[in-house]
Amino acid sequence: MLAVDSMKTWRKTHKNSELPLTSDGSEVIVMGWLHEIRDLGSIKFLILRDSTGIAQVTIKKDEADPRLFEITSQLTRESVIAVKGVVKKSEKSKLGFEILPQEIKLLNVSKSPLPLDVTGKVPADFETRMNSRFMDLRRPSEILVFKLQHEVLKAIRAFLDENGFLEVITPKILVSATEGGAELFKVQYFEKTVYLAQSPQLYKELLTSCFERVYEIGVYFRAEESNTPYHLNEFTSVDIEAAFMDYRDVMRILEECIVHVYQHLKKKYYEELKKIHADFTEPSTPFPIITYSEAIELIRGKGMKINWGDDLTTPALRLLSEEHGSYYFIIDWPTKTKPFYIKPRRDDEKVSESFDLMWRHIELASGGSRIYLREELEKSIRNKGLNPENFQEYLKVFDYGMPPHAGWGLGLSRFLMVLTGRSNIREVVLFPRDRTRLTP
Ligand code: AMO
Repeated sequence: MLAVDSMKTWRKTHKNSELPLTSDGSEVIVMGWLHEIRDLGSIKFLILRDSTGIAQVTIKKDEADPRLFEITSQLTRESVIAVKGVVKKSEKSKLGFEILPQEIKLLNVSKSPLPLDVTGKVPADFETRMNSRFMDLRRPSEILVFKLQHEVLKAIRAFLDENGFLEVITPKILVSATEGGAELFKVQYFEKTVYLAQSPQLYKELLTSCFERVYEIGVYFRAEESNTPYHLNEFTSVDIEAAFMDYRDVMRILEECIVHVYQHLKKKYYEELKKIHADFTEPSTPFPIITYSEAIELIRGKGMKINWGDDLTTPALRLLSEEHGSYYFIIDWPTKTKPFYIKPRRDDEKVSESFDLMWRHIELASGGSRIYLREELEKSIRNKGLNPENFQEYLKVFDYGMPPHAGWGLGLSRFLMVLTGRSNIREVVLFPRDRTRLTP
């Protein structure tokens, strides 16, 4: 059994991704996980992985210190090691270089067998991946997903900042529902029952009366019972709200924001993205727009029975997506299908100034113009069977100069699914929470 050593004065001098740019003969210290060991008898290759990529450490029996050769035969995969050595450019290595080690330290031992194969050579089923998520997240393909998420967040923030939006943080412990009564998680809060926020809706709206344009990237909670590839009980959404805009204005902001994200990712991760997602194509603007009524006609035309006023189910949306292969908006939804804060159209109160942004059959975002007159808002709350008394703090603002405003909420992980070509939302969330999964 090999003894574990400490780093002592050793410090990691290079990330693996920096090694190809390092000149031949440079002395380096690299640290990471033992991804793979390839033993050819007289020559051993240690594949060392860190969060940026892999490096090959080559140990030749007749050239290397015999102690090194001995140490490496005892190492287990996923053990943490530090290697001091010299970079040698090498045509033979796939990476174009190798490290010839002078010293190797074992910093921590990994047990074997591993709960799943990080190299991906032995595929793991979905449940195994989720149960051993820490190990699944060491796989380079999964690391890439969350590096992309990081870039998506950076791009969204840069875009909204450029467009005059202020980033805000609103409470997640609430005394009333924001999206209607269903799907609320109740929480015991001292002697009261309170709710976990389903969205920042009411706060982002009232903040338009202070800052005009705000956005929040936050975590929200919904007690959805459905078990689908698109729903989680804890999810992140990007929300904007803007004074002096209507739904058409914020739809334009949304499509520009989406395109900005594509352009940003293309600049930084094009090669990697093409490898994991052959279908990665920047959409062109403006995105196609169809009205809800046109969507109903189209779905009926494809032989499905559906009434005007019904919500669009996944099978109905799949039919619709036969016509729309990428991003498109469905606008002007029946007022009764939308939450109380959505503004009905002046010319036809049955229809609202609302939209969903779709990608094929997946709803990525929804939004609309909001009711900003207090009387109208109270009426709408009542029409939905809710009690205006429960919304007093929110309604108060509407007495003191609430501007016309509009906004949207974009499901971050659903967007990431589309960008990475993944088919289950759980794959693009570090530690997903659904009805049955609360660990890890
Ligand atoms: P909505 O309820 O449509 O609208 O939510 C906005 C977007 O958030 C994502 N989303 C979810 N993602 C994963 N799991 C869930 N359970 C889940 N629920 C919603 C979807 C959805 O399009 N306040 C309004 C937005 C607005 O009008 O500004 C709202 O919450 O991608």
